Amino acid sequence: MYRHSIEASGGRRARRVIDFYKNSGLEDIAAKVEAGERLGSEEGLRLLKSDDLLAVGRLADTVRRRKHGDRVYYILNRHINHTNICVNRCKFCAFGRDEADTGAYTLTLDEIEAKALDYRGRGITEIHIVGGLNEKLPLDYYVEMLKRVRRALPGVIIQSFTAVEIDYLARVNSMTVEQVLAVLQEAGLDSLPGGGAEVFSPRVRELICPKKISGDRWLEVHGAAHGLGMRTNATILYGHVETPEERIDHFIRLRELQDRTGGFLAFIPLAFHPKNTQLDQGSSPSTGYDDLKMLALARLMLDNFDHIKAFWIMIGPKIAQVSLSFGVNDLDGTVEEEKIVHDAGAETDQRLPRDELVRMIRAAGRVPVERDTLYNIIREG
Ligand code: V47
Repeated sequence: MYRHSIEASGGRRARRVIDFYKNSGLEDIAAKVEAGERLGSEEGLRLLKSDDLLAVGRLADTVRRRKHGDRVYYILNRHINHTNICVNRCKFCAFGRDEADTGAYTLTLDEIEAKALDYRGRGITEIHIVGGLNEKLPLDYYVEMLKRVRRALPGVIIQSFTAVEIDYLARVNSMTVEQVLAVLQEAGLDSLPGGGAEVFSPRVRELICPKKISGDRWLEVHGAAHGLGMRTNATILYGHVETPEERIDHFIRLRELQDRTGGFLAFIPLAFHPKNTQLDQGSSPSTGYDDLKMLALARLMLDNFDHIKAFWIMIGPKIAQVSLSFGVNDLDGTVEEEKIVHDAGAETDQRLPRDELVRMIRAAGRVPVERDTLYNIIREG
């Protein structure tokens, strides 16, 4: 099988590459990657459990290079978190509040519009809006928010509301997910971000977010969005109670939906930050080793996703830059304001200027490509 794969991929290059993996115990997987064959769960687990980070990273880099060559994408975007009041109160989240808690807030439509207007003419191409499940906010608040942002920033792509928010709006308004999505789409929603996926395993969800929608439901909402022609993203929140098997299962389930719909644009692994959360036991955030491993694994397992994105806010700009040699082809983004992980102790800045993103990409020997949400190219080089 192994020999067959090498022959199938042909050539000396494949042999040279396989030689690199001789001592890693990953030669058979390397042969499959080289031949462009899909990896199974067992192979994913072996990669995840391997201590040979460089071997895993090089495999992921092979796939990245095949898909994107020297191009690395970045985006000029702005995040807005409209409310932190949330009925779910997930244990991994330091952002959510009860209405009476200190620090609880809900932005008025005027405040959201002002934030959008502040960015008019400054070159951003994406607005990313997510928030808590706030029972005081009617569907009209969301519709009006989209209309105002659309008016304030014509031509800017609105990538907003996680599957969890969409499901909540459907439930409290006695509508189907398709109906909610259609209403929001009409008001200006272009795309859904990848948040709220966490880890699909019911065991993990029971431990870290017992009130949140199931993994099946998260996938259903994204499937529905894809059915309406919306492209969406996907995430995993790693580094808490999940097992390696549950990480791999998460990848496989995303890959299956992507096989059916082709609607996912990018996958973004999110490193858990424990500070101020109910899971905080003095533990530290993920290590750089785990971050790079997860990004590489994502590249290797999600063979039908075009883009693997590093969110530098979570892992720091330096690991994000190094991840460009571990399967990543996209650095998100200028961001401007981030509350969710900063409430959980993130020590990164909240914004990176374009020049800095470009400098990081060039220093990694790659070509910076500014993109919009849908990966249309805005400028190259
Ligand atoms: O849904 C919450 C996660 C997500 C913590 O789609 C935490 O392009 C770490 O989804 N430690 C929001 N993570 C961010 C998100 C995202 C970010 C960038 C790009 C895109 C995209 C999506 O952050 C939440 C949750 O999964 N999160 N709390 C925490 N303590």
